[in-house]
Amino acid sequence: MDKILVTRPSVPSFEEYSEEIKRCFDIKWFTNMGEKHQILEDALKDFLKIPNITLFANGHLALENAIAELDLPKGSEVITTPFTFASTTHAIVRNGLVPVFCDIREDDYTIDASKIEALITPMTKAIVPVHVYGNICDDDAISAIAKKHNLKVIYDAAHAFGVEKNGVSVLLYGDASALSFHATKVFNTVEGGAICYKDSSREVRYNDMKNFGIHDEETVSFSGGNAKMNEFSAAMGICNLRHFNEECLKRKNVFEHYVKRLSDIDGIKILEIKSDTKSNYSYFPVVVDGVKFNRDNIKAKLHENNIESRKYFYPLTCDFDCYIGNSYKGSDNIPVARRISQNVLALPLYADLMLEDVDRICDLILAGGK
Ligand code: T4K
Repeated sequence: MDKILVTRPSVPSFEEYSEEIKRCFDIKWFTNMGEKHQILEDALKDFLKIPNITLFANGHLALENAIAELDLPKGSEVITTPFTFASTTHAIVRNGLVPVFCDIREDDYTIDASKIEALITPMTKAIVPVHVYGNICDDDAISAIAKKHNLKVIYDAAHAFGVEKNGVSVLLYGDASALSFHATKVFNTVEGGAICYKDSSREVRYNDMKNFGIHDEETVSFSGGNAKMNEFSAAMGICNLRHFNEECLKRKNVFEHYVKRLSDIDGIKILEIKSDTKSNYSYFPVVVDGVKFNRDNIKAKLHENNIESRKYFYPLTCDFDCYIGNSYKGSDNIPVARRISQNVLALPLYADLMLEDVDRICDLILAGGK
């Protein structure tokens, strides 16, 4: 039996992609904001119902540049959560800023806004919340705090492609949001990412930032890096966007089958999609109680049966080897994040996952996870 991976990329047919990239070969234009890049930016703006988007080479560089654009003094504190992928904390640190860790909410694992104010000092300049698993942060509370304390807000929206609350894209929250289009994401350009933002005056700077700070042939206004999306990635995005809705529906089917099998099981907590939320069904994390069900035993049992699950997100980023000596503020007061991280397991979820396989996974968990 083939190995079941935790996720698989959604892809167009080889023929569809070949047709899309044919013109790149014909005109020999491969990168530096070519036709495909422009088509994808316009298509994404329409699809996501947002006014501005700037494509990047990957989600990490989108986030790192969105934070860099704020031009905060080095050593400023940025409040964020450690229950996330490495990228979030690294993007803060690589900008010469200091992460301060806030705990997460029990129900959806996003930043607990009621704990943010206690972490604010005169050094605090920004908040970087994460829409983890596509769960929507409490933007009303976060933006009220940001306004009161004059803080910037950059959302790590790597998991939030297509997510809406009450019909409005969550990519409109904060000063900017960074998306990931990595192969493992619900919408992929192989590698890729984007910054989404309301204030169109940011566009020129974002475009210059991803192109060495080059504004025009003779004007280089700052020392930017290279974070441009190439034409082959943009072409993959154009193809994948055509199929996004149907792929999302297939993911929904898989997601709902898990819900059917694993809800109301004592000792297993699953994600609840709120009635005001349009989900993208990006992940299916379960959090077990550590008594009736043990996360590491379940992972091992699945592995023995050729099924890959992942501990997204363990360890917490504040416990990474590269940060452990830094004793960043907040890391000693994140009990919810610590408990969730110890007990969470992301189960396989992708559009073509068979429901029989979901049943097999659930049977293994329910029979042998203790
Ligand atoms: N912020 C957050 C909150 C994020 O989660 C991420 C990325 C970022 C920022 C940064 O965005 P990017 O710079 O990556 O655009 C994976 C992804 O590489 C990473 O994009 C993602 N988050 C993270 C949550 O998951 P790994 O280290 O778990 O990837 P890997 O190689 O172990 O692959 C996971 C599964 O996908 C495996 O079962 C195999 C399967 N797979 C993978 C690839 C690359 C495929 O089937 N095909 C493939 O091409 O990080």
